[in-house]
Amino acid sequence: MNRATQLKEVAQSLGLDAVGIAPAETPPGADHLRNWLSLSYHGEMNWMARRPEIRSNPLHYDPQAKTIIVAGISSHQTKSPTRRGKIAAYAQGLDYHEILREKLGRLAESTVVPWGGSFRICVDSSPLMEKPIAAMAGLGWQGKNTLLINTQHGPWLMLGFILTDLVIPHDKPSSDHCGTCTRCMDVCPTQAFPQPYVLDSRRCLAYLTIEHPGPIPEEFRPLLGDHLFGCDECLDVCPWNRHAQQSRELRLTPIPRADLSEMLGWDEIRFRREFRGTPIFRLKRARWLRNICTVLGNIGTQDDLPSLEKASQDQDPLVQEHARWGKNRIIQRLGSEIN
Ligand code: B12
Repeated sequence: MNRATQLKEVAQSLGLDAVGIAPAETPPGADHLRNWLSLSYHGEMNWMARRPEIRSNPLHYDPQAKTIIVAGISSHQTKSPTRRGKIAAYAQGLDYHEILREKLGRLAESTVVPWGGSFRICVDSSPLMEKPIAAMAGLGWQGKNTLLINTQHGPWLMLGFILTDLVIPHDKPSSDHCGTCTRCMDVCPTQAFPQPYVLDSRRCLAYLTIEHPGPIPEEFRPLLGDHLFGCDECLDVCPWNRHAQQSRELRLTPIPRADLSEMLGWDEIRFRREFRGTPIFRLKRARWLRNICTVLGNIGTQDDLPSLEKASQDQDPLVQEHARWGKNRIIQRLGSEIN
């Protein structure tokens, strides 16, 4: 059995949903990064603009690398962990970074290491263009929503990488199967796609609810709707979901959460206890409460007014201001229905 086949067998036994192999070279399309940055589509993610030459060429990051092993686990979920408000599927359970790191470590230890190679694991935070590399490894293609779409798992694969100095036969890149479909672009609540295959992060609800550091710009607050953390609108409508199954990774199973008004009363200690080990932990309390206040403004009722009133006295000015906005918006929306 050749090394590529052996590697894929081990990957499957570890519960990885997809695996592919690419040469360690600049992926096609990587040159779009500079243009994207020059249009400021990265918003305040200044770390994206740092050393773009490293990000576009994996050899700048790891000069020894000859091969990139790409793996994905599905984050697709069919149940919501909250009664009100939406959390993106990938963040409903435990942190996928740790899960992928662990699986990739075991994959490398039982293949690359016995074959005499060295390796480096990258999940999300390394300066690599993960989607174009995954496309080069044959895991799928970058769709009009810019995500990697896989024929079996749709746009739900979370990606992880092993860079190694071994030469392993690589897979063929996938071709684009979006056709004339524009569902992902049409459904976007903020029209964040200036053109197919390009995302302006500054308008994307995933950016505004997760990465954006300060107050959410007022024009976007009503458009946030009930999105508490991230946004799956452009994933949910993809026709390539037709074969997508619920994720089989138990650690990604949605963790039931308290109601929004209750969470609004949580202090730092309670926030940490609740969210440690999940992607929401990285958001920190102030941004989480900022998002809750905005969502309550959009979907809350008279019953939520006392908790918003209390949050308007919070020690954090970001929370205070969003709580006032949420309260005023409920009053505006419900008008004479309030007694
Ligand atoms: C920055 C970032 C974000 C930003 C920007 C997203 C983006 N589309 O770039 C924000 C915060 C908005 C974000 C949101 C989300 N993210 Co994110 N994010 C990243 C990160 C760290 C870097 C992505 C990047 O390099 N962007 C820069 C731009 C240039 O890249 P790009 O869109 O791929 O650019 C291509 C196209 O735009 C095109 N292009 C550009 N200009 C032009 C011009 C023309 C004419 C044409 C034709 C094409 C074209 O070519 C480029 C190269 O192929 C990656 C991890 C990593 N290290 O790669 C995760 C990653 C992309 N995110 C991921 C996820 C899951 C999400 C969310 C689904 C989370 C959620 N549910 O809320 C959303 C999805 C929003 C969306 N539709 O993209 C996954 C995606 C997995 C997958 N199957 O694709 C990744 C890979 C993390 C991971 N390890 O799994 N994310």
